[in-house]
Amino acid sequence: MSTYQNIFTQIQVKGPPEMGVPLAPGEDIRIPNMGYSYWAGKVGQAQFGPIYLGWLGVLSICFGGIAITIIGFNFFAQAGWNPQVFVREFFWLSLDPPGPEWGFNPFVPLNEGGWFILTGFLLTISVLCWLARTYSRARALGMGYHIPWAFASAIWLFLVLGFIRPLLMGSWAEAVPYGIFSHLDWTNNLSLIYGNFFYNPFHALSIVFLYGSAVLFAMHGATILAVGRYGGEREIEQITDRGTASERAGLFWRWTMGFNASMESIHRWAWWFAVLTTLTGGIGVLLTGVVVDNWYIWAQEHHYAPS
Ligand code: 07D
Ligand code: 07D
Repeated sequence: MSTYQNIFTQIQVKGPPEMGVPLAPGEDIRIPNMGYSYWAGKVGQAQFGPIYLGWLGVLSICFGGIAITIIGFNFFAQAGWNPQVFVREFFWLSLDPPGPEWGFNPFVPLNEGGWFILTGFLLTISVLCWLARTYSRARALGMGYHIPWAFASAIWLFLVLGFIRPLLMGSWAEAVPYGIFSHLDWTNNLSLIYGNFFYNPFHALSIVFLYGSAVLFAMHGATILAVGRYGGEREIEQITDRGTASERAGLFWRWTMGFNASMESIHRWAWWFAVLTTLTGGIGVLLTGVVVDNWYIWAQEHHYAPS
């Protein structure tokens, strides 16, 4: 039976490198470097590359790279240009937004928060180029646009946290700092200052979808592995030609909880749960301070918390 405990990929296909569909002349700007990795094959596909960068990919990496470099140099300056201190203090270093006295003024001296604004600008361009890249590659491959839409949902939360909410609050000081622990402190403080995020119903919804995503991922992953011996991972074939794997997978959940998703609908469940995590999260953050000043008092007024 142990052969069916297929937690790691058992079979690796190694042949001539698969290049994918031919692209139109001028469109074909793939970097043709390819290789194989046994360990990558254990957890995914053994073939690396070719990677398609295109101008959107190049722009995204350049803008992202400059942003990371600016963060790095600010950290380094805070560490007194001492590499040892930089490494030791890395998790506690932080590039902070301008203080409240600057309001939402876009022109702030570099060392008083200007670097922060510039970094946010560059990072946003980088993330948006990457979004456009997912759209353009999905289009080139004749796919639907589910991936760009899902990424757009994450970017919605990212923009609310770093731009839209500070804009509506009229202060850069509301934005999330760039730093490992400083961004956790910011998260904790936002909850404390606005009366406990647990009483923000959109935070609760976001948690429902976040936890739900983990549960669904576990259920789906486990189910498909469990029917691997019947070819269950050939999911697409099983949608149109319901084989014995799909039959068993469905039956298992019908027997254990009275309902089952189909081979097709389980992916809609996963997509919606993931997308709704950041969609509802962004709404919850946007309301904080802009519409609701204290979530606990709000909850009492709306009979969501005892008065
Ligand atoms: C596994 C995909 C790979 C991505 C990774 C992240 C960077 C940042 C930047 C040194 C699941 C790469 C990280 C490039 C380096 C500098 C300046 C995704 C996977 C591995 N957080 N957060 C982390 C970000 C917010 C919160 C870790 C980003 C909000 C809590 C990592 C953003 C709030 C905890 C990180 C962002 C919040 C973390 C691991 C942007 C509320 C943790 C992330 C752009 C949502 C955990 C020390 C991970 C941790 C953690 C990155 C925003 C809360 C550094 C890029 C403001 C409570 N966050 N975060 O695995 O260990 O994601 O922190 O919005 O406990 Mg965060
Ligand atoms: C951040 C989307 C943006 C990221 C993008 C990626 C790069 C780097 C690099 C690949 C994560 C850009 C990436 C630039 C790429 C490489 C190498 C998604 C992001 C575009 N909370 N809480 C949430 C829980 C509490 C607070 C969400 C749990 C306390 C605040 C989530 C608990 C306090 C905020 C969640 C808990 C508090 C949140 C985030 C438990 C104080 C938010 C969802 C059990 C600590 C955020 C509405 C997500 C939000 C958020 C979970 C407790 C504060 C569901 C389980 C009470 C301020 N919390 N939380 O997907 O949306 O984030 O709130 O206690 O802002 Mg919380």
